[in-house]
Amino acid sequence: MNRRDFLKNCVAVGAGGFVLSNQSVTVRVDTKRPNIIFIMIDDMGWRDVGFMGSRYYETPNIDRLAASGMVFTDAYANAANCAPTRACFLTGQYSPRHGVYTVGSSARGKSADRRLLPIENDTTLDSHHITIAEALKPAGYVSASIGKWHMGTDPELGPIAQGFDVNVGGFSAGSPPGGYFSPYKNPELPSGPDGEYLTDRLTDEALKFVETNRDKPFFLYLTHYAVHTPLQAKAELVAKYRDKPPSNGQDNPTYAAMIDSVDQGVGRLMDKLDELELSDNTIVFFFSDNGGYVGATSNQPLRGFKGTFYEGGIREPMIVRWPGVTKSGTTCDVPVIGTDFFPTILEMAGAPRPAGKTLDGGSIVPLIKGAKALERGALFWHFPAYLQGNVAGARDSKFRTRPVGVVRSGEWKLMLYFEEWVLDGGRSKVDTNNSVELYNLENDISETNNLANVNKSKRDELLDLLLLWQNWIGAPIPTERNPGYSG
Ligand SMILES: [Ca+2]
Repeated sequence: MNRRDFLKNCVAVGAGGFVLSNQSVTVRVDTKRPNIIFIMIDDMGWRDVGFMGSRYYETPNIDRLAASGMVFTDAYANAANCAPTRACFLTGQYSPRHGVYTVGSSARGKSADRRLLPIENDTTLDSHHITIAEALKPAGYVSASIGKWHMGTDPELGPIAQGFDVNVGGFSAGSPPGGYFSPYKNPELPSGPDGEYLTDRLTDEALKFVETNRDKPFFLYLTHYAVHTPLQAKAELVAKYRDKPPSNGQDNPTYAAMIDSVDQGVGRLMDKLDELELSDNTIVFFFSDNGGYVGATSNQPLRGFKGTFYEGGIREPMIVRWPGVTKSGTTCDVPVIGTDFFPTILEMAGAPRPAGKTLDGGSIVPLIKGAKALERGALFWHFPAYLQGNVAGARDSKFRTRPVGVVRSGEWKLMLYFEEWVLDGGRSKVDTNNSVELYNLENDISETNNLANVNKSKRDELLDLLLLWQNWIGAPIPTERNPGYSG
């Protein structure tokens, strides 16, 4: 009897095991915990996949995954750039608890343009944090981080140091050091034959891990370097898009080809699960760490790009496929955020929450099972840093974002810009100091209409909520004037 037939002959008797129903002798066997695969794409925008409406990029395999699971339309990264989103995912905690707010220095851009001294940033995740891999260990999971890590380097701060059993290609770097073609110049990934493509290789490594660990519950964090810059793709795939008409501002054949390789990898991974008869007991997540990058793609109708806290910088394509639980072809528009994955995965795995550890997110298992709401409050972001760059949709032409705090509650989103708040009179001047922006995402997904002075009661309600949260979690607000400012 193979595993599938065996399960067909079983009657569930709770989380502890199964009882064979068609035999006179009752035999208890341990329930197999589900395998969990979390596919994290780098810099993939909300509309960079077919199932989210792209008519330029071709992602048949990812679309099939979406059609066989649940799509979340209002899924958010915890930040508008790479490292903080990853730190929040790995710890299940908001940035003020681990200090990873941004990538590199928090004082990016010209000093003369910065009114405040930003809060210092941690560029690595301290090893005392309990990661999702560590939290899954007591439940018997073997885990792998395959691809980009960006949180430090082994043996002190890489994936192995943080509880993963396998690390392929993950260290401090936020982009592939040698580019996308072998030789990779990656200390955690032996180069393949010259010209081998990194996304294909990471897929190969993922297949190997799944095959090797087919008999144990496994957690695979497949964290592609794609589709982050440098934009480099396989020539035959670039050719496929070269003459394709642009659509909705998406027009870069090389970027399209990078997405295509990711898509092929997802297809090969799903095929491997089928081949090993693991599909029915494997949960697959698909997500990205921040919004699409300016110059590579378009996030229309969302405002802004990677680096801004408008929707284009933080809203992500997201799929959960949990065979037997998610209904095929369903959609959920309840706002969810990267810190929700930690408690969600623990619940799916039947793993206990680590004692004494605060989790800022909530399990989204009820949504996956069809609930229409979560019993939890608003979502929050805290970015006490500067990110330089002139991108369409940003608040000004010098910074993708200046220090900002953000809250989303229901259909409403409020942004509190700390320069004006701290230096221009705070709450007493809130009607005139331009510190607050308020948007109704239900009616205005493109964030074109700032309602801060139109709906003052909603503004004040969300402002109170954000200030309360900042105070409760101990979010450091930059308050010191920058002596180098020349404005
Ligand atoms: Ca990223």
